[in-house]
Amino acid sequence: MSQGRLQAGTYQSLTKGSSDVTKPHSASIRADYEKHGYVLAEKLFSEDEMDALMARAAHYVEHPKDGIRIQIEPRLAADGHQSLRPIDAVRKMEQLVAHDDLFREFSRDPRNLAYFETLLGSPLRLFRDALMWKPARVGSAKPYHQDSAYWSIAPMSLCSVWVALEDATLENGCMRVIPGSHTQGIIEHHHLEDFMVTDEHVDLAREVALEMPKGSALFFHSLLLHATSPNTSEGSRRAMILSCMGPDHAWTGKPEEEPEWLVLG
Ligand SMILES: O=C(O)CCC(=O)C(=O)O
Repeated sequence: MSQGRLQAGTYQSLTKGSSDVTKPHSASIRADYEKHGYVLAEKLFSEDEMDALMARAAHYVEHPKDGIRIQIEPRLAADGHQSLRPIDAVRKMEQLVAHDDLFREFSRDPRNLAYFETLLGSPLRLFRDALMWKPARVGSAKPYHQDSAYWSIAPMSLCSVWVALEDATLENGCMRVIPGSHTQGIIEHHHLEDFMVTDEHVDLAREVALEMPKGSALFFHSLLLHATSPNTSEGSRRAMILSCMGPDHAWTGKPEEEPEWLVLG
């Protein structure tokens, strides 16, 4: 296993000085993404921007709002998480973009759109947002999986951004990926401790653990094998995920179940 910080495929802001995504380095971003299945934009967002998003999310844990879904860490949910404050037991929040102006603005931020448009084209439609909280000490693992196995959308070439709202480290459960694994197609997933692939499909010798400073963004392909470890640290490891469809993507589930997509740009 190696660490992925400051490796090839790590970029500063694509939009620095201009939002013109036809600039020459867009081609190298696309080439890296096609080869590795991800690109890392180091410190794309400021620490203040990350703090504002975390404060807003924390507000909804203390003052729940209709439509914003909050999932408690399963192990704690089983015992009623009596021993912890709600804020120290949250695993995941969903639908913040639909129900909060700050998260909606963030989803449409030109820095996100520049990468998404470079990688997917436009128009872009957002179909998922999730804030992964991974609370201190009790934050659980997410075993190896491919996101496309969860989604009724084709072709299986969607793109998500995983934004580090706090420094993501080996100890608190940073993202782990198998570079290039997006080229091998969909792998069968099983309902084990989670919906996941079995060990023989994960070449751990090629694993890269992506430690990311706060404000950094990982754009990754929906067939990339990825996972996170439990949080064994004394602090949380919050990250925001936005998942997008490009112009060539279509819903393959039951027509009556097709969600309303939020057009981003
Ligand atoms: O942030 C995490 O811990 C894992 C998130 C993830 O892999 C996912 O939601 O697909």
